[in-house]
Amino acid sequence: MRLLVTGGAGFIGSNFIHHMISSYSDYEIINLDALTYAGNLENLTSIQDNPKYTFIKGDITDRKLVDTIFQMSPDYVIHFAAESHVDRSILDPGIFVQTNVTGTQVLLEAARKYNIKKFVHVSTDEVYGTLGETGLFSENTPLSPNSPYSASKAGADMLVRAYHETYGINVNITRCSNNYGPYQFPEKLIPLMIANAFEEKPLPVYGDGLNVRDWLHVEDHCRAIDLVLHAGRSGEIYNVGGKNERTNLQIVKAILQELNKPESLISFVQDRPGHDRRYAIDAQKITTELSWRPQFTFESGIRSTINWYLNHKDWWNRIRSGTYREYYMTQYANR
Ligand code: NAD
Ligand code: TDX
Repeated sequence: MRLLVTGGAGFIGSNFIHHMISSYSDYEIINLDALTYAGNLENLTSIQDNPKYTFIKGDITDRKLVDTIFQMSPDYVIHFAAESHVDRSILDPGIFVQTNVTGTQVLLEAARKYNIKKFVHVSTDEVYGTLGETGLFSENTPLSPNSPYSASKAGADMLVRAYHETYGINVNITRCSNNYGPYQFPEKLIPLMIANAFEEKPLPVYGDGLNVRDWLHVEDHCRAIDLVLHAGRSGEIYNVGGKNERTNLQIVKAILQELNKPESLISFVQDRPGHDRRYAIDAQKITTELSWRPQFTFESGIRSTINWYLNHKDWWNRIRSGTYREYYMTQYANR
């Protein structure tokens, strides 16, 4: 079995590659990643010499390159590559449309041409928009994205659907809630707050800090994608979430407590424009159809994640100082 993973040098993609390599010794994995600011080959150092693993530096919007890669006959595509940060999408939406919408269409076109067995598109709960105080997102909730990021992901989801309906491609879409865990780029809430708290820098909380996210450990997300890849019904969407709703303030206070740092580090800053108030996932479909169960509780997951960041200070220090990019460009040139 040969898998093409896009965006495998990012947070979830690299965790997914580790999961698949350790779970299926006979699978081959091709990782196509452009190594944007968010891509980091250091996430994959332990498997870089594994003969079953191949890294290709390239852009998913590059039609010629993508066509050449599909000539390597991957059986399955698991599509993670994306611009993923909401705040960046507010500053500069164009690249989000380019990568998330056009890039997905380029991959779908190649999947159609080369008769790929299945295309798994990794999407997000943010395509559903925002919830009030009650209710959950189900797979039937109408799409109502509020940020350029979520709009671009919704656009990609619609293309995946259209390629299934029009050309009969075997696809699945997963829509997961907020992930946390090892290798998450420290621009996102949890790793940013861990790093700032550790360095006793202010912890910037947007607005009143009462926005709610539904948190899932990245390894539980990877297990869900693995199940969908192998057992998901053609054309189906699967929501993924672990019933871990927390306000941002609860998250920040939990991190400060774990690190034994004062709450005076919390700094309320201007709210994010169009800030979604609450996300919460109904994961009944994947739970009943594919027997998916999260293995982490939020408490065990956040503790192990904080420990991971404390044990990998060099990893995030290099990112925060920017030197990792220089190093990995050299690494790549030598390969
Ligand atoms: P990330 O930003 O950490 O990683 C994205 C990866 O994609 C990087 O390695 C980057 O180099 C690569 N990439 C970006 N543009 C590319 C291009 N044009 N060509 C090739 N590679 C490119 O993101 P993440 O948090 O790991 O998210 C992965 C996927 O999961 C995304 O599609 C995201 O929308 C989705 N998702 C994320 C979360 C979350 O909480 N992080 C939750 C649900 C869904
Ligand atoms: O400094 C901060 N202060 C703050 O209060 C940051 C970075 C975030 N926040 C708030 C905004 C959100 O309410 O914390 C919450 C989480 O923010 P992010 O980590 O930026 O995640 P979010 O916007 O919820 O989106 C994430 O989950 C869904 C991922 O980045 C997306 O890729 C995924 O699709």
